[in-house]
Amino acid sequence: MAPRKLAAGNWKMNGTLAALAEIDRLLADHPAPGCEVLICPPATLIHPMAARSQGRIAVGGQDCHAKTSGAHTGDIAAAQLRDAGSSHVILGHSERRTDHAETDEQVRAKAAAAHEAGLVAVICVGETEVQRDAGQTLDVISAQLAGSVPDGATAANTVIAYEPVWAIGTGRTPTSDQIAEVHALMRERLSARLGDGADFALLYGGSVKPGNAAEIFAIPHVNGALVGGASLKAEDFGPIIAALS
Ligand code: G2H
Repeated sequence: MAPRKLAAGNWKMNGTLAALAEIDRLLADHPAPGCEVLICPPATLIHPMAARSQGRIAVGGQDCHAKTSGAHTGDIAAAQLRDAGSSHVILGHSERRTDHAETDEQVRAKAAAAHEAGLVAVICVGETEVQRDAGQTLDVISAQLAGSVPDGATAANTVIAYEPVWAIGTGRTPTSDQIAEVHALMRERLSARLGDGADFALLYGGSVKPGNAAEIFAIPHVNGALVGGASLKAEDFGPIIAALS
């Protein structure tokens, strides 16, 4: 099985109900994309987005709790995301790792909870600029994969996104060789540990735009993108979807 191609949008903490008009524009311009399209809006928009898109795009959360229910004010369980219309959930994004001190162990527990609820976990890994400059990138990615991906991960229930922290929202992107090196490592590590590593969808994320998408999608082992700022407007996300299709 070849890895699926996935164009994933991460709206982060952006958008109110009015932003759903972008979904209408996106679907009007790209009625039959040649790749899977996922948008992960703020939790408040999951249900209305799922209702509005009528299954034509997948909708996901940006985080979930590792437990199924209980006294966890402000948190959302994986089953609740699914109940609201999600099929995916982003986990371990560097903004969560930084802003909420999330550890690999916590990300792994959340991913296991997502799998249990029937969600696809989009697990993010990535090095900081200091780590890259110190030549630690491959060690950091290996450790994050080993720590954050649960044993039950398969190509069907897990997607991995390589997002160098220094490339997120900065307009800077790694060279094609740098992306290729990390993606080849991820493929090898997943194969060695889980067996079906060749089938996992591996995304690149960090300042993906219409102008650099085609070049990024031509890199070996890149099966799509996790897109932040450029997923907010149909005029930007549409050409990225077209480049992957
Ligand atoms: C990386 C990415 C989306 P952006 O966080 O996950 O954001 O495309 O804005 O760099």
